[in-house]
Amino acid sequence: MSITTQIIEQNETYGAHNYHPLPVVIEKAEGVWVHDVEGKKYMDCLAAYSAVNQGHCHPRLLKVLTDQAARCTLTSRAFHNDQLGPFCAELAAFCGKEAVLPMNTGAEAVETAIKLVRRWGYDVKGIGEDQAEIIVCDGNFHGRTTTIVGFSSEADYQRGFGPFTPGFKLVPYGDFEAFAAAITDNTCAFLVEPIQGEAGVVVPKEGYLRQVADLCKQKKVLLVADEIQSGFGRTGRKFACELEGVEPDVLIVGKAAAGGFYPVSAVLADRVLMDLFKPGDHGSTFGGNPLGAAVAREALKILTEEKLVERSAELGTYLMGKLQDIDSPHVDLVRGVGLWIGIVLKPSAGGARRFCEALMGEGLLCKETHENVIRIAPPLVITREEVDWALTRLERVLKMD
Ligand code: IF1
Repeated sequence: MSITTQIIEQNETYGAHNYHPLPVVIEKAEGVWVHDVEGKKYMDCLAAYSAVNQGHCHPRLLKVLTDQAARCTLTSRAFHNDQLGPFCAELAAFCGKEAVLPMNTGAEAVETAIKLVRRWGYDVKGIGEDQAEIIVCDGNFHGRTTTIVGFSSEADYQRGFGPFTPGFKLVPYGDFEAFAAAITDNTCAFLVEPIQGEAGVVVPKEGYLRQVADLCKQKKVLLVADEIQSGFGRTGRKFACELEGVEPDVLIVGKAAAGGFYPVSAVLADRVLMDLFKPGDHGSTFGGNPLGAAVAREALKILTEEKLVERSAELGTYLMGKLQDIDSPHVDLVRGVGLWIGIVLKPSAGGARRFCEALMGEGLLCKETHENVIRIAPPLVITREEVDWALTRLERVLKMD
């Protein structure tokens, strides 16, 4: 029995079956490349759902992680540590916000943002107790907690997990009129992905986010941008909101915040909002720990010093153009921005999974989403030659029968 089969069987026997992974067992990774237990090499075009924008096992992150781990890993927030202050200052400056609330996973940061905007709704906007409403979009993905899946439009994410948290209103994504019509005196916020990831890299029509942001200002509704997946250079900008010149009231970040070495997420806002949280109002055992903060500080420096945002814009445009030139009987359209692309297949193509399996056979790892979309999101350290390497294989597979 091969070691791949052995490990997959162990997972089958002892692991929860909450995923359906491709049959590949990775043991080593660096940059855009991963190696399986059989010694095969693959290009990772998923980048752990955009958590390793800086590339797998970046040496600078490894060094910071090990140095800090040898000094101090966790103090709790009952005391200060020497990494959190500098981390907050550097992340605030990078994001153009005055204050940072550090958490760990994306979902925790989304839950934190929900508490913050509700608190503002009651204490500032004067919404009646327990009446606050948050508008969200069809096709949203903001995490897996019961409150968050409660406002998903995907029945599969909800079945058997109720009852759900009230106070959320779903509107079609990209539909400004529907958003405007959904606002009431009890609306405290609009929680939105500037580009929807799980929905299949769905880019709203130009001007949508700008229009929404302007109406939010007029109607005293907080704009909350979930940039957990779209952030840190993925779209060829620091954050996707920049594509429309939008500055959200609340910015949620995660994933690549610590370059895939440690779960670090955060909610950012200006003081006037963030100071609605008083000591004891919110917290987390690991949120703001010195190990994650140290790694996140270095991850941010790498993004800037290695010009990964610019690279994402340049190579993303190149990749998108080349993909759109491929004459494939299976492709309906190619969409995305920066190094974040969804290849939407025709229903006649027989589903995206078989193409991802064929790409795996060609040495390229990517993930299907929602039946017909192949998601392409390599680490932003990818070189032009590596993009060409990927294109050769993508063209071959997209032309298969
Ligand atoms: C899974 C999806 C991607 C996210 C956005 C919050 C979170 C995520 C925009 C929560 C997380 C991950 C979760 C992972 C697969 C992956 C995913 F397919 F589920 F939807 F990326 F598209 N906001 N997305 O994308 O962050 O709590 O996971 O740190 O749950 O299967 P988290």
